[in-house]
Amino acid sequence: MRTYFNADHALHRGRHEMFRGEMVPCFEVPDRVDFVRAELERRAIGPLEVPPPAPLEALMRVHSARYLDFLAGAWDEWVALDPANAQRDAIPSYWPIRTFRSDVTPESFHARMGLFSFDAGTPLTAGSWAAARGGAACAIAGAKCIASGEHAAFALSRPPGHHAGVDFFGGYCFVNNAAVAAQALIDGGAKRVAVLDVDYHHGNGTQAIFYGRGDVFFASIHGDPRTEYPYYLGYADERGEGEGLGMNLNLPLARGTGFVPWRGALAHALIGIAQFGAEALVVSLGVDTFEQDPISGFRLQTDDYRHVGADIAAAGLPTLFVFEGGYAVAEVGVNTVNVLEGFAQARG
Ligand code: Q9C
Ligand code: ZN
Repeated sequence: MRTYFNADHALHRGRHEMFRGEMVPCFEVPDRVDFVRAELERRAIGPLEVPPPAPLEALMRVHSARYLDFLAGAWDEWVALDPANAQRDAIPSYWPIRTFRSDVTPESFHARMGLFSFDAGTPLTAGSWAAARGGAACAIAGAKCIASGEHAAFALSRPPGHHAGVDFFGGYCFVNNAAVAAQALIDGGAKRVAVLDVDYHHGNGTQAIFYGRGDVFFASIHGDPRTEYPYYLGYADERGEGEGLGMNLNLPLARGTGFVPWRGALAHALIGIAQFGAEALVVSLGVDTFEQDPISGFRLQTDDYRHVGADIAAAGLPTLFVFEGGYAVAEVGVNTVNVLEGFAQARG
């Protein structure tokens, strides 16, 4: 299996995130991807390739122009406010929630930070935009790879993507790589594409991007939003709307869930994907379902991840894995590559 690697990932390097009243060191660190890369090389999973830059038009298929313009210029605007800002991450403090207007783009940089985001845990840094664009490039190259007949490919990048919506960042995500990939598959001629999100957190951005569409099915297994981030989306009664009615499948599970019931939910999701008649599958592959993950609550163990890969392989679809969360940094490589190896051994 070929890996498309984002050589610019470490340009995004957040210092601190707001966590319950304090600034704490970021959980989403460059080491995460470096551990995965080292494990891929150790086990000879396949070649690693740095893709060409992504055309902005491909990002604009799932994100709004005003949002991408903002991201592209945000760091320079932040530093222009105060040269000392070059040493600080930009973090939003104000949000236009219910009864405020979000149709008007304010002049104030701080106001736009909040307009285009949903939490204070996602610092924007000097290289965030470059790193996020590099992730989209991996997603597009991976989509092309599986469209051309390969069984599988892996987009290895950070920052992750599944929390980013049409016009907002949050949850450590800026550009929705899985959505860019699914859209690239559709634009390449696929009639029906499925996104399977196995990250611990609900993929609110991906769900929202495709919620009204009949050509992209979204299935997600995640911590119950009653208690787990991102809290305000991911309930089982969210089934899609309009042409997308029935094309959204949320499988929330209680904090503390172990592999046996989790695997049952995976089987349920794969049945939905088969019934939909997907021609290709994009997997939002977060390994923050791991029992030792510092910010999550499921109890998957290292060996379980091989079964995850094998179960996904049994769907028999061309599959692009897109790296998302996973914060037990030292174990992220082994757990991720176990999924890929489990897939490859089952599918060949
Ligand atoms: N500081 C992904 O896994 N914060 N995003 C939770 C811990 C947000 C996770 C509290 C977690 C976002 C891609
Ligand atoms: Zn996550």
